[in-house]
Amino acid sequence: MSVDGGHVTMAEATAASAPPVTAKSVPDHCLVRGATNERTGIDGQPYALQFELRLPVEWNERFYYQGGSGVDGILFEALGTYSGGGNPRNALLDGYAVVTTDSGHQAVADKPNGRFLFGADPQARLEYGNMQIPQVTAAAKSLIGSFYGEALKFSYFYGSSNGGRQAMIAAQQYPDLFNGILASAPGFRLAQASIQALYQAQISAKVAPKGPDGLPDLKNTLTADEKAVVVTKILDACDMLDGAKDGMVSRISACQPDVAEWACKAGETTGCLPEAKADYVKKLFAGAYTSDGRQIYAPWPFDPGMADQTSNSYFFLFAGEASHIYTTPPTITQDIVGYGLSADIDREFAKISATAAPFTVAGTDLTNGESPDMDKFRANGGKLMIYNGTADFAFSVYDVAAYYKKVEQRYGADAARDFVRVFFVPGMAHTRGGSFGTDQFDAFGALTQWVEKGIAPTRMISTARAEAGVKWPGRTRPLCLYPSEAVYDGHGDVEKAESFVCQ
Ligand SMILES: [Ca+2]
Repeated sequence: MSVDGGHVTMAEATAASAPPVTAKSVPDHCLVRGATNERTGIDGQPYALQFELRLPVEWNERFYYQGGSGVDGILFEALGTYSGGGNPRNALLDGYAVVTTDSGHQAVADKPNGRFLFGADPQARLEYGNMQIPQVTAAAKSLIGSFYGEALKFSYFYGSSNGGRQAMIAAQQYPDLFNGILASAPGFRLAQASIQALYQAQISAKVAPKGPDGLPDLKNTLTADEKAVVVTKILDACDMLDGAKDGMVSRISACQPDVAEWACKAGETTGCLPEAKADYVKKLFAGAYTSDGRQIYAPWPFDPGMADQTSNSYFFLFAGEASHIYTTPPTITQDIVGYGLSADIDREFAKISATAAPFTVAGTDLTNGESPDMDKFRANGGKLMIYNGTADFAFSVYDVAAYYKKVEQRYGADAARDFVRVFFVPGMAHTRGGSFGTDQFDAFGALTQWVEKGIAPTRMISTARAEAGVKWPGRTRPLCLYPSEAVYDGHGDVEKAESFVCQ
């Protein structure tokens, strides 16, 4: 059958998974795939906006749009992943009709820049940026209507990272499509974040050891001992700010150590950083600036988990995105590392706001979700929840805080809180995990309670997973409504959330 701008390519009755139930299990459902916007790009490549929709036989009359990840380019399984770490179920199992999309392009195999090559086509950029959301939603909703023959009760969008970016865009640009939106670790200023990643790699390259290929070994910019110094210095300065010496910095807002003091003094050789490394760490946490002093993205919080930020884990991904997708004109190159290490930061930063035919929409405009204007979403009764780990070194909680301030300035603090709520997750890394945190919590459940029952979330309980690398399996903590933070009550069991108050 046809759908808006395309057609269904497959529809298959799919049986429920055998027990035990896991986050990958499925119920009895109809698996549908489709494609719209089939065309040839200006780069001569074939493109289509593909989607996968899974329609459970036992439907809960709700729709769940699962946002993408990385730079998309993969038709993700529409299981309705619950983020937040370690969840044993998914939205499809819980009765939601779930859709995913490849965002209008497929990664090109066998090329170092294959994931990013779609940036050479303006339409592919737009579909990746923001146009996939209304088009895929329209196709999904029309198929849901014809399959079930009854109206949807509630629609949700849940995305992490790049998907979190899409979630923010959904609230700002497509206010009629969703009742509830959950933005996890949202890259809503991904264009700026990608330029900051170039800057970080360049300052890392100045102090990093050389790898076997003669290039700076960015993953080992700090030695294991030096990373341990960073962790110790952060904990010495900030662990007790929340009243509990528990290895977690729950009052991140108050943690502003002077990194210059971490440098070795005369005669000191252990428990400190060589001066060049201390200078590097200070610059790293401060975030990138242009040569005329404008902040490019955001500073990083002093969470002990941020010591691994010195590994530049997101450099290749962000350099590929900056060069191919967000800058205009793009730099199409297979030498992404070379681009990142030699790029002129001022020039590349200017290029994310530039247009030049055939690229008529700037990278920041197609990619970012940084507008505080959600008048229509708010008027519709929409609810937006945002959460971000304080040890996330793809996207900074300080950028989320700066965005939320703009929302408060527009609506006032009370009215803002009535439809946008932010939670920081101490110690959690990008979207999940992190050895200094507690990362299992039910944010989506909290969102549905808010949307459907009017119960606004103020405190979620988060649990540390029982798995290798987690320092305190089973520990619980409250995740507090921003700007409140978890503070120890002074007498309870420090392993338990009930011993902490949000203040
Ligand atoms: Ca603490």
